[in-house]
Amino acid sequence: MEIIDLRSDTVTKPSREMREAMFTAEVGDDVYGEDPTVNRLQEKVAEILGKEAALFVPSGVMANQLAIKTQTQPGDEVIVESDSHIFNFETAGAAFLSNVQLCPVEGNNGILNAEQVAQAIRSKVYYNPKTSLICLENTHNKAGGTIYPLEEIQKIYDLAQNKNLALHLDGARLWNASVATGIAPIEYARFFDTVSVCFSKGLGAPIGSALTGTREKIESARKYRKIFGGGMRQVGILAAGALFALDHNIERLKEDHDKAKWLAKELSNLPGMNLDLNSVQTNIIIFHMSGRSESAEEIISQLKAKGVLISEMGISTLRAVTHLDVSMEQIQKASATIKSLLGN
Ligand code: TLP
Repeated sequence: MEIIDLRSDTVTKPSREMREAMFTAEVGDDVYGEDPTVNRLQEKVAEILGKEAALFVPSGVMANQLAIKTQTQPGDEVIVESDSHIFNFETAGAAFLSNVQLCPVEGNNGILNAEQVAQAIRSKVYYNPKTSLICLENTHNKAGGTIYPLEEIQKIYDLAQNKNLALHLDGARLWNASVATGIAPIEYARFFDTVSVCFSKGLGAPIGSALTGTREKIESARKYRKIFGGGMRQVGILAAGALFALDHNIERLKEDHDKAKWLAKELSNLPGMNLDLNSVQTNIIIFHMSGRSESAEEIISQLKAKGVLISEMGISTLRAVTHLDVSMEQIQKASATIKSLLGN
């Protein structure tokens, strides 16, 4: 049976060309800073995002957690959106690794406005936690791949400057936001002290993320990366996959966005379907089913039995994600399968 895997854009397998680039990569010991391919990737990512430096790390979680570790002190508070990846899917890493408290604020489709952020900033009374960092997510995963409006980011940046707070962007899918809007990554990144990006989501690399920022912050992150067990050796092999992804797989994200919009529209008319087509701005479709006897989990397993994989994103929330390993034909097949199962 053909399996159409729409659980995440992380499920892609490296193409032959990407594997060849990885196979032939020049390598060295990166703990000594001597891996030429890692160094090339870090310079390239820093340049794309207009930052002084970048650090190659194994995962998006590590990049986010390093951003928190380097920009907070134990006992501080970090403002996040309540559906953010940092709050929901990083196993309480901020508490565990940085001894900070997260202050979740509910946004609109994952987007916080500056007034909401301003209200969450603690006054400077000694018994209050000290707000020290604000984290935004663009695109916003659990809200359905929604894009942060640049004007809102600018307002939050002005506020952060005014209050002397650091601003971090979880840009795991910043590439998708950029391709969908035509706004270059550097235009988003300039408002943030640190930006994390991933090569292993829609870009098709098997592993890898980066944290970018000032040289000073990235040097501090390098030390914590080592403490967190992320000091890697001849990882030019992996960096080569990431470089290949940056060179070949960004522009094509538009195809994933078109496929997601097509599929969302097809599914939106199903009975009991709660799917906000306005939230489908990139490659992620988030939906809920009401009035059905099966739970989200049961829907997932029934679809699986018919060869279509989707994922659960919290209680009763379902997610389908398009990516470079699913063709339009497969999206059409998946649509027919989902309709035949949930159409009555
Ligand atoms: N997201 C994964 C799951 O963890 C939910 C996915 O399948 O979408 N920031 C954002 C916005 C993310 O979506 C993810 C991964 C991460 C960070 C973490 O990246 P990794 O998995 O590389 O640690």
